[in-house]
Amino acid sequence: MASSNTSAPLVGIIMGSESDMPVMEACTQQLDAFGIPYELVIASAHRSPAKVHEWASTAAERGLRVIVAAAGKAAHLGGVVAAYTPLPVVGVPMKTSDLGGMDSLLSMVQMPSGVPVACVAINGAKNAAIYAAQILGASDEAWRAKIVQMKDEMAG
Ligand code: RP5
Repeated sequence: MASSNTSAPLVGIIMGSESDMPVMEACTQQLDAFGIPYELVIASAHRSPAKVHEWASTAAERGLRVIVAAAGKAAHLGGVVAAYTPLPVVGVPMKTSDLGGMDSLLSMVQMPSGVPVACVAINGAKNAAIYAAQILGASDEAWRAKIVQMKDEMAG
């Protein structure tokens, strides 16, 4: 498990495979730009379910406040994590070679009632970081100020 810096992580990033990392670098880069500490783990809902269970069920007590879950194909990871934590989960559906990421998107976004997973666009890793910052910013002025500054810069 990797951490961004010495501060206690607030965002937990979980991804189903190391092959998701190149896309998810847009997420870690944006969190770094905001100065938001995060931890990152590779664990699959299908290949390493016990690891996912352990990580997700202890996430809140470790101090995490929001989770970003990236997965491709039959992308159950966000939903499984959401089943084990009271924290909000933002899913990033990975683009896939076979079905263009529609498989990942639909697996992630079509959660049954009672277990929500917010979902950004296919490969929307940067937006996942921004959304995570917005969740933190809802109750913390310092993080909200980062979003306000970003919006000001976007508007030119
Ligand atoms: C998912 O299967 C991962 O999230 C990844 O997007 C996809 C393919 O994984 P690899 O076969 O490249 O490890 O679990």
